[in-house]
Amino acid sequence: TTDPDWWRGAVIYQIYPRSYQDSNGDGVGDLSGIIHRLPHVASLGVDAIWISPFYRSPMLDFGYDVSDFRDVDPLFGSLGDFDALVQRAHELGVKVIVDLVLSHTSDQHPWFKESRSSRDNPKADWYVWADPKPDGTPPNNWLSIFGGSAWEWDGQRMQYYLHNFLTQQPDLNFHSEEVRKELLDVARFWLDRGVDGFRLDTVNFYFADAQLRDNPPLAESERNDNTAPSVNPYNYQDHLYDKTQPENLQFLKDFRAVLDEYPAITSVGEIGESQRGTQVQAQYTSEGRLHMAYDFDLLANAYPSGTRIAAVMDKIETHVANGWACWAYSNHDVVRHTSRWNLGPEAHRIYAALLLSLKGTACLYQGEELGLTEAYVPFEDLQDPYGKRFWPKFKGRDGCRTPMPWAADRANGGFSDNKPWLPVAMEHVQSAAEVQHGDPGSMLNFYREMIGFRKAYPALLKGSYHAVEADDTYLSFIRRHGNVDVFCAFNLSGEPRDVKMPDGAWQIDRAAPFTIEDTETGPRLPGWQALFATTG
Ligand code: TEU
Repeated sequence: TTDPDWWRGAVIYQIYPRSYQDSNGDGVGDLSGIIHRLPHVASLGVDAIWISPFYRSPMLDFGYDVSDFRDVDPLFGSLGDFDALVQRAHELGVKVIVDLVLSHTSDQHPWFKESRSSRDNPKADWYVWADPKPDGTPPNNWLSIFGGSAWEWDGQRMQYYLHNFLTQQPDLNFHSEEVRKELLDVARFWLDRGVDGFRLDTVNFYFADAQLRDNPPLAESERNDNTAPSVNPYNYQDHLYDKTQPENLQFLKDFRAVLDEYPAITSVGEIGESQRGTQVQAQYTSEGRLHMAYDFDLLANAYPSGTRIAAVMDKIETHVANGWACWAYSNHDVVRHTSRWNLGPEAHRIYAALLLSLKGTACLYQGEELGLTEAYVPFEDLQDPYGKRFWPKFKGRDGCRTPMPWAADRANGGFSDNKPWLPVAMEHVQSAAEVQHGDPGSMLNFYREMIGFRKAYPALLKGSYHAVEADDTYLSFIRRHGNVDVFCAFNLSGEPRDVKMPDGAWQIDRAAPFTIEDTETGPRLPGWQALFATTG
């Protein structure tokens, strides 16, 4: 039997299926490829995988535009392959989290085709339709994240429909009870197939204001480039009405009730909210709603100095006291953190150790365990519609989506026998998994060791968090759980640093994959090293 709280302190490994492993030579990764690579995943010691969307899709947003929620796209395989994947993962002790994209569908989804066919069909109100203003312009000033108005004119219904992302990604109308019921059934469909949880894409976009009120402009003082480049006019509005409406609070309870019909399920909500994010996290993870909120603070461009991480932790501890954060440095939407923060291998290691010591669940993105840098994808090879739209100021999301390098001595890094959908980055091949596997000093083996180390201490998994010291190049804190507390100290610089041990009897754990020097006045950390000490 599984601990129903397994997700607290778990390590989740995100797989972007197009780019993990191609098994049939079409240049696109697939579910069989993931099955083939599950031993690699299991060797990391992670608790679960989160697989980005593999449902039927025209792939205009690479699977985040779903045309059938209950089937696997033939490009990725079949439902049978999915069942085999779940079975194999479970045999290896790895849980499976799938990505539910409920806020919108593809315009090729049969629901949308029916909805747009007339104003009085049975699904007429399944999407957000609105009449034009008297002069023919869109009903309000809402913008699409991927550029332009959030409204697209439909010549058949003679109305506009709402799309927060691509014009081919119409937003579902969550004010319709039928829509909500149908989507809960989609969740049941995957729970019945044995999944262990869901990542909820754009969970705060489910409801838009029923009165379709205009968004006000964003006050100068509120502007930041937390999640997207400021070349995007979207970042200059205050998104009071196009998302994060109060009705969602009840829907998330209903959603959770479905999850609770099954044992040991988890959920993590992607809350894209740069102004009121902390408050929304607190609401969405309280009173029987979601298990975790996926936190964007460490996905930001801002360098994660000790001071900054301490401030982020303080904010979460203060305002999301009853919630449980899910941290990530990298994912399929942002520049890989090695490049974003310009980390050398030693810095990459210390930041990984820090991620794996913070209070919360940790998400690793495929290739992070190899220390991959952001790939440069030239405009000719660009696939991401968001990148094409804002090139060259924003180069899109392809640089973190290039294929996984598995082997240095095979075509395309062992990803595919044929031309991959995005080029394998030449500089990634030397870091291929097979190259690193047998090298005790490799990044890959560091991740295996560090994840193993974390697992040995319940305090690192589920413990409370107590700040000790922080400055720009140093961070220390205590994690408490049961009888054994763990003190963690990180030297976030290349210069040596003396560690001030907190009061009490602490024993340094020399098994951690770091170097510590002992001086007459106490322990000293050489550049980019960490110290872990325990009580009891
Ligand atoms: O992302 C939601 C989201 O807010 C992103 O648009 C984010 O702001 C942007 O990618 C930052 O670069 C989710 C998925 O993670 C993303 O891949 C999808 O494109 C999007 O939803 C639409 O489904």
